[in-house]
Amino acid sequence: MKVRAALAEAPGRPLSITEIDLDPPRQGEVLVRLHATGVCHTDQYTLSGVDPSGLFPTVLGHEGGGEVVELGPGVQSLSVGDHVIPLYIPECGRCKHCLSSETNLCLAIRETQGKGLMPDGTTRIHHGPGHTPVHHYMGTSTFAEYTVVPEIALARIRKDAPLDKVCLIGCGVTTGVGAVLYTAKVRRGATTAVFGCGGVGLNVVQGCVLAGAERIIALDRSEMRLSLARSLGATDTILVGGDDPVQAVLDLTSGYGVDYSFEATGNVKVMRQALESCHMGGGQCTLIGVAGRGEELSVVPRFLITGRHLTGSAFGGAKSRRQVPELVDWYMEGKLKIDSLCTAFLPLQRINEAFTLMERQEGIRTVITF
Ligand code: AHE
Ligand code: ZN
Repeated sequence: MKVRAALAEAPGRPLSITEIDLDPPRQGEVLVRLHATGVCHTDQYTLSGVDPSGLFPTVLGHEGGGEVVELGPGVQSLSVGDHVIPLYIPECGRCKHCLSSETNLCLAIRETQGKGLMPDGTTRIHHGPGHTPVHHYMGTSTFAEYTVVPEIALARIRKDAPLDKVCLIGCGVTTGVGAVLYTAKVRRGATTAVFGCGGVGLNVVQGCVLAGAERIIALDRSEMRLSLARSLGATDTILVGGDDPVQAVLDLTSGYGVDYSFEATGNVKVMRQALESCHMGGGQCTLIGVAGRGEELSVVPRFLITGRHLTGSAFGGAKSRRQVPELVDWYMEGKLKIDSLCTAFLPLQRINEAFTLMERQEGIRTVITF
């Protein structure tokens, strides 16, 4: 079928709004009509050309919400009409990682997904008179009116949830909230510090509220973001500028450091600051941000031998098919706030403006509606 999509033809170039050819779903696959998709920094990271695993041409997008319109052979867990969120970390429920309580990094289709292909090693997307194969992106490719996704990479959600808001649970919300609840497992009454208050960091703040943290120290370069962080429950804010942010966190915690710190900027210098802001003898730093190509984290070993823990979190450590619907419920119950994170809505035709807003660091998330 012919589908309107934002095609990333080559790195560093604006997306082209064009028609692509989308093949029907094959064994274990599902055709989804997108209602909305967020535009995440990782889409920009890949489009810029610095993502070592970036493949072109491709249809980017991994924060979608939509509706099942056709089932491929063998699909049993979904029906036509179901509302779904595509998952860049699927949950087959059977592999070693799905069976482990320690990780969400499902192994079932990891290899083909990394190559921009469906599990059978082929692509459903083609373009142009030459029928050029187009890569899938993160297994989701949500910058299109329709996408084909493996069944194990779709979370079924309740139908009364607004897809132009809960689509953010497809990345930013779960990545932030989950890092607190599922990866770090923050204790009630804990002190926490959140480095970076963008689309992920603000959700770390919300996660800390849900965990019952007593202190939530939010750090960012922008007063606008800090004010949003306060509205979501940050108890203290630090405007990062000239002064040493580590010292600022220590000053707020009687020189001791926090129980849990989170890094949500992707800057390796900030990762080190997040580690140094937690206390010796059990403080835990969780890295979330995606670092640039070839970047390495440098750490003074003394910070580790004195008992700080350094870990990381992908998609918040969430068991995606089971926990994404729960997060949707929390939003509907008013426990999770998403509306204030959606700072612009645009039609697909204007998706390049979403990238411009991100470059200018204006707003938090732009949502594309179809
Ligand atoms: N392709 C990049 C790495 C990208 C990356 O780390 N992705 C995150 C999700 S970013 C969402 O906005 C992730 O969860 N990855 C999990 C995984 O299995 O890689 C690169 O540097 O190669
Ligand atoms: Zn993302």
